[in-house]
Amino acid sequence: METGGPTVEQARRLVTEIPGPRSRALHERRLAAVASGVGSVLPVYVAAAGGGVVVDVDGNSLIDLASGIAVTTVGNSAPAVVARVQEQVAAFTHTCFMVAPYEGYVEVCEALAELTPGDHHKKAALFNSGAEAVENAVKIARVAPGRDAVVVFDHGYHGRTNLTMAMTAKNMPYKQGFGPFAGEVYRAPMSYPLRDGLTGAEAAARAIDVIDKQVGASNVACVVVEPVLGEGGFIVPAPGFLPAVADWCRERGILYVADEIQSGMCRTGAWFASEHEGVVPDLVTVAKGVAGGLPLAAVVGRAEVVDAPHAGGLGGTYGGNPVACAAALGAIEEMREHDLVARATAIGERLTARLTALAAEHPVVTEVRGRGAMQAIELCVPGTTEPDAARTAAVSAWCHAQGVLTLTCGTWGNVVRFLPPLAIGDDLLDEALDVVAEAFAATA
Ligand code: PLZ
Repeated sequence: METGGPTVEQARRLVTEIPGPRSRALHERRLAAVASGVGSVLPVYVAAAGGGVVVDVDGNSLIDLASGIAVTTVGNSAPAVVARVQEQVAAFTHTCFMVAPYEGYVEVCEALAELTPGDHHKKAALFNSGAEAVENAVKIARVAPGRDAVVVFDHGYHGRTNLTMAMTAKNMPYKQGFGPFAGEVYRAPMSYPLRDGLTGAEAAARAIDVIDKQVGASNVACVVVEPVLGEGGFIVPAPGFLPAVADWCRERGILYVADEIQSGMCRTGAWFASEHEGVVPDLVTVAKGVAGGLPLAAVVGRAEVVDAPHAGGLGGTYGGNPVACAAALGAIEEMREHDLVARATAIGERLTARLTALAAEHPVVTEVRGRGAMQAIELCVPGTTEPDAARTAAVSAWCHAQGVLTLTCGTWGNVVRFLPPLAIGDDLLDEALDVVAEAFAATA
C-alpha cells in the first residue's frame, strides 16, 4: 500500500551530497536566526514528503524511517488529512473551544474514547503537545485523591516542560541546567530484560518495593509509564511487568497512566500498546500519530477520573484547535480504511526478520526488540552489555549520507530505532534495510 501524496515519487534518489548546497545555504541562515538549543538530526531542508519518502530542497529523495519521531504514521499529507484540513481551514481556523465550541473537538474525543483500551465510559480533553497532555494527566490524577506523588520509571521520557522534565529520566540533553524541577516526582526501576535479566513479575516486585518503601503507596496519585519506552531505547518490558504494576495500582487506589504518545495510534500493531498485555489504563496520553502531523494531544480515560477537576480547571487557548481536530479525524479515517494496525504488524515482521539477520552477522547488534512498526537494535561491545554509542552514531550517519533517514535513541545513545510511516511500501522498506546492512559493513 502506498498512500503517499501523489506528487512524491516513492523512490530513493540522491542528486547531490547530503546535505546539498541549498540545504547548506538554508542552514547558514538558520544558524543566524534559530536558537542553537534547537537541534536537527539531519539538516536537509524539506520541500515535500509523502508515503515513505522525504524530498529535500536540492531534489534529493530520502527514505523516511523516522516519521518525524512517530508522528506521520499515516504518511505525510495523507489524502484524508489533506482533504479534511483544507475544508476546515477554509471554514474557520479558530474560535477557542473554551469560547465557542465546534463539532470536530467532540468527534475526536468520541473517537479516542472508542479506540483506547477498555469498554467503560471514557471522556477526553484535548491539548497541543505530548508534554501538555502528560501535564494534564497529572493534574487530573492529583485532584481527586488529594495525593501528590507521581511515580515514573528509569529510561522514561515524558517531555520538556518543567513537570515533564522532572518526569523524564535522561539528563542530557533534556534537563541539564534547566532546573530546579517540579517536586513530588519519584523514579522506580524499569523492566529492561537485556540488562536486568528479570521476569516481568520480578521486575514489577522490585519497582513496587521501591515505590512502597521510598514514597509510600498512600501518597501516590499516579504511576505514569510508557508501555514500550520510546526515547529511552524502545525497551519492551518483560511480559507481566505492566499488568502487575497496573494491578498493584488498582489495589492501592493509584491511577495507572499509560503514556502512549509514541506507542499509540497503530504504531505497535495495536491501536494502543497497552492492548498487547490486556492492560486497561485509567488514563492514556495520546499525541504524535493522532493527527497526521498537526499538533494535537489528548488525555483520555475513565469518565469519573477525567471529570474530577472543577469546571474550567482544564484548557488552553489552542487545545483541540479545529484544524488539528480535522487532521485527527482524517488520520483516524486513514488508519481505519487502510487497516494500519495490520500494516504495522506486517512492517514489524519485516523489520524483525531483517534486523535479526543483521544481528547474526554483526555481533555488535546485541538485541532486536520492539512491537510492530516500533522496532530497534541495541548496539553493545560484542559479548557484553557495554553500550557502543560511537558505532551507533557512525551507522546512523552512514545511512543519512546514503539517503535513509534513521533515528537513534536510548539512555546511552546506543540504539537505532525504526519508525517508518505505515504508508511506506515493502520495496522501499527493504531498500532502506539494505542500506542499514551496508552501513554496518561500511563502519565495521
Ligand atoms: N511522551 C512517550 O515520546 C515525545 C521527543 C523529541 P511532545 N518524544 C519525542 C524531543 O527530543 O523533544 C514524547 C514521548 C512520550 C511524551 C512526549 C512529549 O511529547 O509532543 O514532544 O511534547
